[in-house]
Amino acid sequence: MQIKFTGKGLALKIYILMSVFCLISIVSSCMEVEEILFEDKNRKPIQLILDSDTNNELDDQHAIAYLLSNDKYFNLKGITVNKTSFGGSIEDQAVEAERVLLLCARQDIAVFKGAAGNYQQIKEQITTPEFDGSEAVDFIIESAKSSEQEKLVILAVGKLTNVALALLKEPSIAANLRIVWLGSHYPDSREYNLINDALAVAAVLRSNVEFELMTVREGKSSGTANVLVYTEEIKNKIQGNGPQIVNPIAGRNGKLFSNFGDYSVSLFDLFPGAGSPQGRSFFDVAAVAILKKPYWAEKVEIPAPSLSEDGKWTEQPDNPRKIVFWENFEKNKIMQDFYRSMDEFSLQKTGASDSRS
Ligand SMILES: [Ca+2]
Repeated sequence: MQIKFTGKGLALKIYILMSVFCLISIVSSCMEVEEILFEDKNRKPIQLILDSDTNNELDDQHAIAYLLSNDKYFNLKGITVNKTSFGGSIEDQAVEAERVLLLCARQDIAVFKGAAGNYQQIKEQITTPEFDGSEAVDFIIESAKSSEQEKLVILAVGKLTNVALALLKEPSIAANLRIVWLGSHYPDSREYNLINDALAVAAVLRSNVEFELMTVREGKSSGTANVLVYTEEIKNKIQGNGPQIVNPIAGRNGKLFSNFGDYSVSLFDLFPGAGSPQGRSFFDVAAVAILKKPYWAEKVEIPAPSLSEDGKWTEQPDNPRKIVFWENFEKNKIMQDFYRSMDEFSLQKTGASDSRS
């Protein structure tokens, strides 16, 4: 049987073809569709302090660059650093944070030295003018006090000591803060950030501050550990990216760098990761991504559990205090956005740099 298209049939055929074309376009730009569906067009940049063990390995540095390449979403007011088991002294942590800020042409953002020791060791000195971590703790307190109009976000991607000490020294700041912490394998025990100061986490859980927990979960698909970045991909995609700075800066290996992209590649040479293809988890970058696009993970409100000194959780189902727990991170969307941000960061800032030279 032969089908003839009349004028009406032809119109229907064109309509179907156009619909299919539109559908393909929509699927290929699902990120833009998500933005249309979920984005608040009146959203203002998040007022933010990053609390980081920047010199630990390499994800903190990339989290800083990712934050700075998204100034439409974030107003980074300062970086407070803390010392965890790896990454040297508190000075080393501060130097690495300052290095990344300089490589991103943001010398206007200050770095504040925080705790080298832990909450238990420092808490008795909290009433003295200067104690281990007081520079960072006082910056958090002052920033929180001046954030009465909207809550100041502390994105903590190391141990929680600085945050716990700030809440101990000035409990009234809890009302002005939203703490987002990357750490723990919750509900499983231990994890690097947690075990570096479990009693600091326990103290924050006992306070009344707004608290969100983004889980790590090594070896499982539901944590930030599953947000993998591959060494080869980094070399191909972000080498040379970032603002081109006039005076090169020495990296951790002494070699000079003029942009963050090249420094990123050198960090991956230092910490090449494991597996085939070779890669690492981008824990701290995932935390920034979820602050930017909360619909790239799943969240649930839970009664705040308690935590022991050796990093074990105890559920408290009747606890009226609630915290937010994040899991199941959209790793492909996060990595796609990271690379896109770094690419646009480069174009935007290179243009600015060229016009000055
Ligand atoms: Ca970290």
